[in-house]
Amino acid sequence: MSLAVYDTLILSDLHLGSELSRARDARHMLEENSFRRLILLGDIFSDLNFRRLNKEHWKFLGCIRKLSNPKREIEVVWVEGNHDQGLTNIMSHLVGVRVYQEYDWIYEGIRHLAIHGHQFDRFVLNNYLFSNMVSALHLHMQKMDFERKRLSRFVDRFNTRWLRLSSKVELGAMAHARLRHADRIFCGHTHVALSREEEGVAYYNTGGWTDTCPTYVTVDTEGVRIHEYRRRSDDRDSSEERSEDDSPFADFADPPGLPENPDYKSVGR
Ligand SMILES: [Mn+2]
Repeated sequence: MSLAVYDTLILSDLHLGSELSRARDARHMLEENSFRRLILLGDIFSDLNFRRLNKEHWKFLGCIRKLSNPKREIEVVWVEGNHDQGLTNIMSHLVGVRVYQEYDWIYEGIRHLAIHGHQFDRFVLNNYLFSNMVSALHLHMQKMDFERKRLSRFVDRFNTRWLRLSSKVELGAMAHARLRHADRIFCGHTHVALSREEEGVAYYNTGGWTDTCPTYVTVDTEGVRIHEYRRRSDDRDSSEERSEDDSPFADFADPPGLPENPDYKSVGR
């Protein structure tokens, strides 16, 4: 357990349901840190087909449910992303977390605002289906990355250069922060962690948890920091099935068998 107690810890773009989701690492990261507020900044789910969630994905949700227990006095906030739109009711029932479109708070007199960021991605808004296809393709390419690094890099360039997603979200977020009189604005969506400051407004992107280099952001008296998660040396992928029944986060290890609801099968339509 880390000695630091952060005011806020923010992570985004875990894409539960995708094979690339680093759900186990994300859960361990949450267990290793202390914080008074946790913001899940969108696209925690890849889509709303719960049959795609594996044991580790359910364990992450169990961890969130534990953290949101009022006794812990941690404010857990879910900000909707484009991949997990429509979760408001299901998430509040399943893990007891409130869902917001955007969430703002004041810490040490500084106005903070968290919003997923797809709102500033005109490509997503105008070409919803195609954009989701590109996003799915990108995840697929990352998976194939082990064998074909070049192809993945091409898709990375496609995403970052041709779509210029990262800078578009940054520009939109900066403008939105000014409109909302926020001093600091936090977004996800791009899967690229970064920080920028411009005329008194600070922009942070929390990155994501589908890549080789998962990131999260913390806020405390020393300011805002982007962390790269480093896996514990004793923690290996191959031990995935080892028994963790003694873990306080063992809830949801087995899917509770949610009733099938066709409305939650996919997003973007
Ligand atoms: Mn997104």
